[in-house]
Amino acid sequence: MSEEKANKPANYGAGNIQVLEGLEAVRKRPAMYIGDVGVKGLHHLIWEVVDNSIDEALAGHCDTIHVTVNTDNSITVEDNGRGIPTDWHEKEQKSALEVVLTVLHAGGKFDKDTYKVSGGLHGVGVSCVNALSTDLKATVYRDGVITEQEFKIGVPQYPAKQVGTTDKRGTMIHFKPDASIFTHTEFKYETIANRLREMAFLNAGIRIFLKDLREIEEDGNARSDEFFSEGGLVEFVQYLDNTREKIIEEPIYIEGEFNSVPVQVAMNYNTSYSENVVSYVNTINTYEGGTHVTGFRRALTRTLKSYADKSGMLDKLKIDVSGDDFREGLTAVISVKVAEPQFEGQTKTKLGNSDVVGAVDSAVSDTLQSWLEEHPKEAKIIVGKVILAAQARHAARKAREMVQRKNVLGGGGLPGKLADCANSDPSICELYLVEGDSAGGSAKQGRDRDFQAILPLKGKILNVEKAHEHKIYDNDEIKNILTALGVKFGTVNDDKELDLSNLRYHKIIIMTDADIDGSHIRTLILTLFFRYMRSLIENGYVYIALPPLYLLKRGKDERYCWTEEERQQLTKEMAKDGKEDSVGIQRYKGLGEMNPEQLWTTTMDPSVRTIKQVTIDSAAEADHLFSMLMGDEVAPRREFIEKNAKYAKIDT
Ligand code: 0RA
Repeated sequence: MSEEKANKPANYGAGNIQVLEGLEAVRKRPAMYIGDVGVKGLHHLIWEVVDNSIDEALAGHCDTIHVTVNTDNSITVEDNGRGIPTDWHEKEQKSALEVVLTVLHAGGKFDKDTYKVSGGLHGVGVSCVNALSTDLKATVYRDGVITEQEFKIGVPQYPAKQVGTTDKRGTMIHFKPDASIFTHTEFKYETIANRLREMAFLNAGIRIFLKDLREIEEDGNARSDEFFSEGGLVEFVQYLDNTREKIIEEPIYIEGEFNSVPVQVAMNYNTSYSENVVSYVNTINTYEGGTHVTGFRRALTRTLKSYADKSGMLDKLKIDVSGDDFREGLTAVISVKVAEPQFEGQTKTKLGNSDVVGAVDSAVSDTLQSWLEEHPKEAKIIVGKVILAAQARHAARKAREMVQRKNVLGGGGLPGKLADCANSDPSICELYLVEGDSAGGSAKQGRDRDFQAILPLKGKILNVEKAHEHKIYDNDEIKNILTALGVKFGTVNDDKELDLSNLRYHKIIIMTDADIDGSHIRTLILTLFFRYMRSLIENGYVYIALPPLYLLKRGKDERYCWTEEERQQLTKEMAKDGKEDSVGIQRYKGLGEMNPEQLWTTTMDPSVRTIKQVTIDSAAEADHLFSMLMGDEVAPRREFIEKNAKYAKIDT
């Protein structure tokens, strides 16, 4: 894939840069260029700049990238690439640097015979970031000199000027997003870290440093991480599975190019029951899959099936083996490069190019077939796993059918524990999943029964991460959730979508105690949703309630606090005479300590409450998080809980 790049003239200067459009359009309709003006769009600015550095790296000119979040929520991205050209651009009558930063699509990388191999969803370039920043400063180290230029909302403040000499090479872009454009201006460390980690795996050999100057740790240093992968996708798969038990030692690695589509796949099997296929097109996470995933599945099923048939291992099996069975316990990363990707689907993350099916299919079939022949021992283990999966699927289908016949289809009625709401319009109805019968009782009394339903959950629900599908149909709490919601189970492993047409609530609010147990129960419920009802999350139906942590009292003055900082602040305010010990503090350990009215006014009343919507930033990270939190290994889970005690990677 770097071949195209190599064909470029070595001293590619100002003349090659194509000029397309002005920047006003970007400020007028920012969402058209960066997706949205919320948290996602905000972070997109970083991806845009980093992508340029990655392209330099893929062209063989750069191996290190530094990303810094500054105290004022501005960002600095520095690389050791060739540096943006600074020579005079005759046609535009300005420096190439200014052209790159002010002319849309003037990356010099949009020539017809090549394509942006990295690249954000929109691939709009640094000029777009410039247009959406109140301040941007570019510093270029090139040909022995340092060149600088500053901009405000994309408008140059002076022509590019030389400010010194240097023996460094590279580009440094510093920008501050325009708060009048974005609804959020606070960058999230985890979001940036996840993307940079992913980038490091997808682009082996590039070292990416992240530093957050807003967060100074105990040792006096800023929070930081370094992302580097020598082994690329193989290491990505090992990382995704590091808390699972693998059944073959080394991931299978496949690389090939068909019809000018470079294909890379790494895969392994583990003892779990879920399928985890993560796919990328030009390093963009194709969350909804698409033609490359179809090609992969097709090749996997056909190649393994034919091997299994030949091996004779299926001879005694009385039931049929389906495609799903070849993917139980499979973790795979697929990365393809497509010249003109067509993105479809709800979130435009589904690859549509039909020729990619065949390219991936061919690449995978060829290599996988030889791999199986060369690794008979491992091949046998995989086929054994497939057989177990087929048998379990059979059992699961029977169990599922029984549950659904009884509960959903046969009108077995709603669960006895559910206090349903009066209204039947799902779009305004809310279901609270409440930890414990006592809190459930308070919630039932405190709620607005017109649109709020309460389902108390007894103790911990089954950990679906460690149980096969048929087991979950034996679990009463899970059955109650399913029946209350009115959904029929689809599994992530089926290609079938979860049927949401009878979903009875469009807000499903998880309300648990603000302690470790509560967070565990919340994770159990989220795991169930993530593995078996993911579209509830994708549709934005899942929320987390935020009960207060403290009640401060002084005489008749009563106030609630949600954080420790808030508590300290309010204590000061309430103790006007300075006597803080006159303020009584109640720390809520559980929801049960609140009476119905308190629960309503703090946590359930839509006019004052805050609820957090659960979203998934990155499917790969979410999978990794759930497998870690819910898997067998206690150590990483404990470490995670101690470090965060919150959902760092599931973006809530
Ligand atoms: C245009 C042309 C060339 C490089 C770049 C832009 C470039 C942009 C960015 C943005 C961040 N880091 C960057 N590094 C390079 C080609 C330069 C040449 O051929 O010398």
